[in-house]
Amino acid sequence: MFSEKLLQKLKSAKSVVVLTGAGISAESGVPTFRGQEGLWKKFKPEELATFDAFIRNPELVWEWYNYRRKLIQDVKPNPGHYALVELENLFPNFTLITQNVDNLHRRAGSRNVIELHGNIEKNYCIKCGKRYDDVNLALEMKVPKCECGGLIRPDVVWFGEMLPVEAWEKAEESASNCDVFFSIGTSGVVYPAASLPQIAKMNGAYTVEINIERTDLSWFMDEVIIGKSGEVLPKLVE
Ligand code: BJW
Ligand code: ZN
Repeated sequence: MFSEKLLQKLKSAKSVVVLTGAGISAESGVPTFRGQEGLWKKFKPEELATFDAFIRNPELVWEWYNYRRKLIQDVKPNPGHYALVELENLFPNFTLITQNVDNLHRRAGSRNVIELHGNIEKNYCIKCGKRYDDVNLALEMKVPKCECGGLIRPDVVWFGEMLPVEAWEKAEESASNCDVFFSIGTSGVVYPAASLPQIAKMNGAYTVEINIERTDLSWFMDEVIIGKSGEVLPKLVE
C-alpha cells in the first residue's frame, strides 16, 4: 500500500504536515460537499456558502448550517481522525491543517490543528462583530439576531471571503517547511487551500495524496494512494 520511498521519507522526516478535507469525515457520516451525496436539497455549496446567499435568504442558509450542526453533534470521529492523532504523537513537528468546520479532529484528540475555514460551532454578528459561541443559540430554528439588531452568522469562511490571516500564514509557513505533506480527502478545487500541496512540493516536500479517487491535485503528487482514509491511515501508523 505504501512505497518504500514514503516509509523512508517518514523515517527521516523532521516535519510532517497534513491537509484534510470533507472526505476524512465521510466515514463518520458527514456528507462531503461535491458529488451527488454532497448536495443538500439540490443546492451546490457555491449557492449556499456565500455572504450574498445569506443576505438574500438567511433562513435557507441558517437551515443548512443547523442541519449540519445537528448531524455533527450526533457523529463520532472515525479511525482516520484517530490515526492522525497517533501520527502527531510520532512527530514532534506536526501540523494538521483542516478545511473542515466540524471539530472532529479536536474531538479525536489532535492538538496542533489549523482551521482554515472556521468552525461551525462558533458564530458572530454581521453588524457589530459580537461573538456568539454558544451552540444552543446556534441551534435555534430562526436566524438569531444580535442585541444590536444584526443577523448572527456562522464563523466560517464563505466564497469570496478572506481566510483567517493568522491561520493562513501558519498553514503556508508549515507547508513551505515540511519534509512530508499529506493531502487527505479533499477534491483540491477550493483555493487558496488547494495551493498548499503545491507550495509544499515546490519547497521540496514529498507529497502524498489519500483519496477514494484521483483529484485535481493527483498529477503532481509524488504518491497517490487510492482508498478510504479511515482504512489507509490506521495502516500507516501501525
Ligand atoms: C474521501 C472519502 C474517504 C470522500 N476517504 N477520501 C477561480 C479560480 C481559482 C479560485 C477562484 C476562482 N473563482 C473564485 C475563486 C476563489 C474561491 C475558489 O476557490 N473557488 C473555486 C470553487 C473555483 N475561493 C474563495 O473564495 C476563498 N477565499 C478567497 O479566495 O479569498 C480571497 C478573495 C477575497 C475576496 C474576493 C475574491 C477572493 C474562500 C473559500 C471558502 C470555502 N468555503 C467552504 C465552506 C466553508 C463553510 C462550511 O463548511 O459550510 O469550504 S466551500 C467547501 O469547499 C468548504 C470546504 O472546506 C471546501 C473544500 O471542499 P473539500 O473539503 O475538498 O470537499 P469536497 O466535497 O470537494 O471533496 C471531498 C473529497 O473527499 C473528494 O475528493 C472525495 O473523493 C473524497 N472522499 N470519501 C478519503 N472515505
Ligand atoms: Zn451585533
